[in-house]
Amino acid sequence: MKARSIKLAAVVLATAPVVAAGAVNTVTASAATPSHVTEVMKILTTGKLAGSGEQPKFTNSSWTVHKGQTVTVKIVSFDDGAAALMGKYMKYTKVMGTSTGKETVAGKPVGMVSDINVSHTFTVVGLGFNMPIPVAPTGKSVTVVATFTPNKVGTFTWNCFAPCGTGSTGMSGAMKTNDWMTGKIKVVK
Ligand SMILES: [Cu+2]
Repeated sequence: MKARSIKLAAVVLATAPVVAAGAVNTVTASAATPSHVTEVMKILTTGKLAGSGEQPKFTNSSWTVHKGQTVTVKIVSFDDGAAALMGKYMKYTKVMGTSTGKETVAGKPVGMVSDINVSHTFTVVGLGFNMPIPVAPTGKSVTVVATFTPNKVGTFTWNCFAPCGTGSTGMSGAMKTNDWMTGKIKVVK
């Protein structure tokens, strides 16, 4: 009995370093894909975009998730300015593609944000997913949370459709700059 357990311990010791050296990536990507992940993004207004000056910017603007995984998107916005939705973008006042049909704004479930109270949107057209982000209280932040499950593999561009950028339509500057008001969501198997 004694000898056997010593042998087992030796085997565990011998294999353990191999697993550890096998890289954290291998474990997270295949064997142990978590069923639920949270992506936290912030909207900051302190960024200086070359050629455009101060512009609002998403942090953690590109990320990778798995098809079928439950993904919680948490957006903390420090932007207290409105960029009212207009024209064909008016539909993005509505929350779309979330597991409950709603998002929470400061903990309260809502199905939409009124157009004049929109500051930004986080919209992944290719996944039918939209989170309108309301104006933050002056000097404070607002936290908006929604959950969805990506159902197809691919690389999807997300956009903000509130005219928060530069130019006569507000659609230039940060709006057209990757990792500012647009970025990529990768959905892998
Ligand atoms: Cu924006």
